[in-house]
Amino acid sequence: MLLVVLKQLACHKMEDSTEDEIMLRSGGAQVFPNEGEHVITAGNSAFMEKPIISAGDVNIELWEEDWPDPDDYLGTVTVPANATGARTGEFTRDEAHYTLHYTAVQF
Ligand SMILES: [Ca+2]
Ligand SMILES: [Ca+2]
Repeated sequence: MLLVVLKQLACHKMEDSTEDEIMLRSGGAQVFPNEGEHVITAGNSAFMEKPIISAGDVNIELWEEDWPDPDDYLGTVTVPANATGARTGEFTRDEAHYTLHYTAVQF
């Protein structure tokens, strides 16, 4: 089994012009923040301690809330089922750029 712990989401380049309202989703459920959206700007990070347990690959999507327009999909980071250690993944759609920092443990 795979234990993924999401640690940090660093914003290098926003999707919106003034601030982004972001959400991480996995398996159809929101995993960060617990509810609503997290407001973030370029050069800053969101810190978290969010465990996800899986028997296979874990796909983590980054979304940016807009209203009344549809939310923007900023990409998916796939954690392989055999991943171990401290790792990073990039979200780069819609000209945004975020880095997700996480750890992976096999058990
Ligand atoms: Ca947007
Ligand atoms: Ca927005």
